[in-house]
Amino acid sequence: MKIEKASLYLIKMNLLHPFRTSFGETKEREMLLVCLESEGEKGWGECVSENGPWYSGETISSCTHIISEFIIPWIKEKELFHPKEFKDICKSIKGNQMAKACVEDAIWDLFGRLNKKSLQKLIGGTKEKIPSGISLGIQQNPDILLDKIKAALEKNYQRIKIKIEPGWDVEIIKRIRDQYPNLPLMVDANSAYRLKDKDIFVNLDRYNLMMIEQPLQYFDIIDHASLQKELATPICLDESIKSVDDARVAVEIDACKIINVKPARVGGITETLLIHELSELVKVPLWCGGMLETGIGRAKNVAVASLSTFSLPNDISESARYYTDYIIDPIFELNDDGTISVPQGFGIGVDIQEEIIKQKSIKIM
Ligand code: OSB
Ligand code: MG
Repeated sequence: MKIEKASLYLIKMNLLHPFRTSFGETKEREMLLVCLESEGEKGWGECVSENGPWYSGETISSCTHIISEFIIPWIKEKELFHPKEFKDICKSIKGNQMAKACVEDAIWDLFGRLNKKSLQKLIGGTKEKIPSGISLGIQQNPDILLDKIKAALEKNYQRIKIKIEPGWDVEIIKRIRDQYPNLPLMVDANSAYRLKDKDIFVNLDRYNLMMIEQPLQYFDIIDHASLQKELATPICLDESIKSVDDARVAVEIDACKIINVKPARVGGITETLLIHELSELVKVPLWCGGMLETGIGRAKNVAVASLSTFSLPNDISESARYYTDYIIDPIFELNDDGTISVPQGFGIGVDIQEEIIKQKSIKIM
């Protein structure tokens, strides 16, 4: 497979409701889309970086730079026999996982379409349906949050994740637990605390949470190990795990008992498969996180979440949770049992609405 043409689009989508985490509020989502062409087929990838370096150090501008100046020219020079060769081509680029991941995603999609195989089959995913959880942002008041939980449970989402930050943590969880003592519930702090805030987590430990996601800073793997020693609730790492090597360190020092894998955060599907192998070996369960993806990234995540080690509900909601505009067909819908079915078509398994993408985006390259 020789990449004959590469295009980059920047698309802007309004979110149905603002999504607030401890690091900021998102009202509209700009997404960089990559399209690669070979032998009459196209493969698509979606870059999850945001406008600013709040979740990770990458931004849409940094990704545009890395992709257009380095990654695309490098892959165009090579003949690729398998998507796993991409990592080696890019090995001299340090960091920049999200930039690498979206181009690698497009290569996997293209490879699947050319070889008439679904992404799920290519990576060895085994589940036909994946369990779906919902992530609820920080709200103006607890009553609004409780209404959102009620609506999510009526749709049969299999677990509820609440974003927390200082001032929106123990009291909120207590209110939820008073009303829903047995709800599968977890919290995500997006690095809003430091080890000195330990008492907040010791308090949260009483509420039978499934896990506490990324309580401390991304560089605080060692402090997560100290915190985990004090808690019965499992710690789940998100921002701290940027590669299989980070995952190895975290597991080795007991910094977490669960890992949220976002393929884009670790540099792509190939690196995700290494974490999947590690998980089989060390028995640390995984689940797939989200970055408010539109349809292209969501489709890739669904295939990844069908791997056997992804055994907990994922942050993969139905398409209509965030957007009213769709760039794929069919869109993802929630089954009555709170699952999402894994597409069986070639590549990421959904049709790309190119006309809509062209109308709604700026072509960068
Ligand atoms: O930490 O998991 C996170 C969204 C943007 C940035 C970081 C995170 C999130 C979410 C939403 O929690 C997950 C989703 O539904 O896409
Ligand atoms: Mg998170």
